[in-house]
Amino acid sequence: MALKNQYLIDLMETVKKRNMGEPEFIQAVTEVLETLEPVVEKRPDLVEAGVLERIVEPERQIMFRVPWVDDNGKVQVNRGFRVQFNSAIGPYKGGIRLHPSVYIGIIKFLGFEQVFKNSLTTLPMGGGKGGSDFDPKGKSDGEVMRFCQSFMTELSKHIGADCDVPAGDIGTGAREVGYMFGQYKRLRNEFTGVLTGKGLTYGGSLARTEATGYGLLYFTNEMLQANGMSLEGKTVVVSGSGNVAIYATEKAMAYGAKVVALSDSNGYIYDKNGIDLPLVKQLKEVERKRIKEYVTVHPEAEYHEGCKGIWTIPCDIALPCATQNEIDKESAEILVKNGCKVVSEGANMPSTPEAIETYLSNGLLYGPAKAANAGGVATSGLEMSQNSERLSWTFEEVDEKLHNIMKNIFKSCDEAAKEYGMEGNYMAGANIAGFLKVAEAMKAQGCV
Ligand code: NDP
Ligand code: 2IT
Repeated sequence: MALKNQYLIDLMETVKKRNMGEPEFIQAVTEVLETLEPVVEKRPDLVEAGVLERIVEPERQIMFRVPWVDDNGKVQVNRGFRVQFNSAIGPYKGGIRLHPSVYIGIIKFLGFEQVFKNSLTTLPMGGGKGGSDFDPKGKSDGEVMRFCQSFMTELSKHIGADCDVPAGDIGTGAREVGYMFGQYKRLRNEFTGVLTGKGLTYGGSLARTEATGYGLLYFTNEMLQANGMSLEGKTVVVSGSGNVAIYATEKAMAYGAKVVALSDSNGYIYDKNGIDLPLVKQLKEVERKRIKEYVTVHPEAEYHEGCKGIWTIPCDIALPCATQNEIDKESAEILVKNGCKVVSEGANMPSTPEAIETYLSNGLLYGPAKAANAGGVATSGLEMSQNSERLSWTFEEVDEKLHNIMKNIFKSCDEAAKEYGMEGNYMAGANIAGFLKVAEAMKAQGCV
């Protein structure tokens, strides 16, 4: 899809010039602007208010040095980021990614996506994202703690329960959130809901751990049902083997599907009998081991080096839950050739633009990340509510709210796509529905 509207073409040119060397950010903005063409034509008032020029520019970008001392007594230096993208509808909200590939362009693309995603949840949350090029892999608990404390020493000056509320993402799980929360509390001498994804003993919400994966399946189930299909008996491939992948697998199985593959950045496992999930949880959540260890317990399963090959496994449904651009055109074509009917995204921006075109032109059902994986941040929003009222809800209460939110997100995407003449294109629906709420708020608040 190429832009046709001259105003949007000019805006995209400005974005490209201003963000040179940040291809992921440009990719994320391009996708959104392309689907907003009918909105721009129908809503000249939003163009007049300069909403689009403002929405593609982060409100604030913070970059800082993160010095820490490793186990050998040597000083290490990483770079920390927090991009406060948009606060039109609530405090900035979004995770912290710890991965060596992190640079400002990654954090900006994630922050931009988060603005629309958070809007779709119906909860009052603006968009933000943070992270560092620190790699927690292979580090001791002590090293991870010293890094997290140093990271939070600077970050604490910029966040707060009513200002900006970080959470987990790649490389940031319960352990890291715990260390960051502890340091924030020590620096500020206040116990607030400044982070979500906290442990259950200090303000975390039940079902937050499960929420992104469960939410992905709730969304996918709605999308399938609306198109006369179901998860029952389907063969599913899930990429990644982290937080999102594990709980996507769990809920897919609960719906009666068979998950046959998982991966990490080194390779993938294929177990045609169906994945042994308790083993994966033990290996990944408890022992922090690599996915290839799976075959030492299940020698009948296969392990293959390289993560891309996972998309050559025949499946009905593909759930990419690892990282950005993990499905390219070639992999998308193989999925289609092997009879895949559904791609629904647990990871953020896991499909390249060419892969998305391949899904849409071949009539696959496509659940875009900012709608399909919004269950994580939605449940973070529920954690914030519980923290504010100093109460905690049961697992069932939170899960039920999450389920309803995901149903509503699907409905919003479906309806917006229909209203703007793109029925069945849930990517367009998600972008339009997510955008409109933020845009109305920005217009109402004037030029800020
Ligand atoms: P985890 O750190 O728990 O797991 C990440 C998984 O993805 C690991 O298996 C990891 O393998 C793999 N992975 C990471 N980077 C790469 C890479 N460059 N190439 C191949 N594989 C890679 O993170 P999450 O499960 O939390 O996050 C997964 C995705 O879901 C991300 O895109 C994240 O932004 C998104 N997401 C997460 C939410 C959450 O609540 N956690 C909410 C919404 C979206 P390895 O161990 O080898 O690095
Ligand atoms: O990409 C995401 O939505 C997340 N990593 C979760 C963010 C959050 O604030 O829970």
